[in-house]
Amino acid sequence: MPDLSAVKAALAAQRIETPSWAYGNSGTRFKVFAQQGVPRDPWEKLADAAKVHEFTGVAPTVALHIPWDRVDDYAALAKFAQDHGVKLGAINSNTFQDDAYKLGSICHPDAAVRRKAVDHLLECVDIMDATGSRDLKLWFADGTNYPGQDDIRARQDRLAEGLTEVYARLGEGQRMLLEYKFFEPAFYSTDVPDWGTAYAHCLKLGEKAQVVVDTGHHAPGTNIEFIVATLLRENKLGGFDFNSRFYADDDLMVGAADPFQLFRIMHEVIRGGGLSSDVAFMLDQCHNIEAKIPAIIRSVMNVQEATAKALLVDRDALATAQHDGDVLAANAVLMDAYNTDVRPLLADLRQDMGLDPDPITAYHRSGWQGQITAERVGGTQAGWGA
Ligand code: LRH
Ligand code: MN
Ligand code: MN
Repeated sequence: MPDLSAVKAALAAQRIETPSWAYGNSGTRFKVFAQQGVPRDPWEKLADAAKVHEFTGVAPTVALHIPWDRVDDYAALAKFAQDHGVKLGAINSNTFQDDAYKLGSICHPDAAVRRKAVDHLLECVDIMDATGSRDLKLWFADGTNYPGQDDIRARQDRLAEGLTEVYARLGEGQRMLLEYKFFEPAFYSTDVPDWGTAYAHCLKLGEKAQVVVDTGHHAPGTNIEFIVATLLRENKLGGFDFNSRFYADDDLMVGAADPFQLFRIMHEVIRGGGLSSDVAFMLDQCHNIEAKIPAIIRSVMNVQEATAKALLVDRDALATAQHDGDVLAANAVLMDAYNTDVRPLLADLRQDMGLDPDPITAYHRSGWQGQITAERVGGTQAGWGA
């Protein structure tokens, strides 16, 4: 059986990054539901993120999305974060909101639009320099809606050219994380639709280019843990955008739709040494009907629970059963770990860390929600359309 103190130490060392855009109002293409007390600017998003870290102890960094989180002075924003006990994390680029990007950004047929997109990505690296962020997270909405609309092969050449220019701009210790998504907003072809395409570009670019797996970006039924195992084996897994989905890119709380899948993913992460490597565990969710901060705390806890269960897998027993070809025993080892109630273990860990064992109740008791509801009037829409 795994050593419980080692399991606890691994859980205490895990870091989960929360996304600035999950703190503001969001919705679907049909309606954005406004909530009381949501942040009106990046500073207030950071203040809320600091609360998630205060009650979970494992969420010390916050991802930004540019231009949603554009400010005049990024060093001041970084300092503000630090004063609140958190740091700025990945810088997410945005090459999908401008009218100019109707036919794509760095894959666009017009060189002037490609220039605008690459300039934005270079600006994001400037921001990383000011904030001390390690990762530039790239997701391209580029693609086509109709067969024949553009030359899909030429678009790959343009993509490679743009990425090469941005890669050359990365400084020491900085990385580029390339995110894939199988469709949406493009419906016929997408320029970075899958891990294979992302991997091929990252491999050519070099060590600082890594693939990011957004759990909501696959066709239904895709074996995501296989992708994770493969990328880790190739040293090309840069991180995760965690969320959960029932149908497409639903962006719901991670671990809500399919906790078993999250466990299987974390099992491969641990098997591949990913927990102690440079794999970034980021949340990317846009929950829109439930309260913002408690939902993010819930997501952090869900990742912790899946990780704890994966750490409890009896690896020796599993290896023996696999070696013996004992299908049922091997499967039982995994299921035993998955079916373990790890909540007491995590409650215990939180107490060891000087935290309340129940972060959501502790948050509600803290009075923060009442304070921000009274102080903040007229919250902005975070994310889409902002
Ligand atoms: C695209 C995506 C990408 C964006 C975020 C807001 O669907 O997952 O990571 O940056 O949503
Ligand atoms: Mn994402
Ligand atoms: Mn997405």
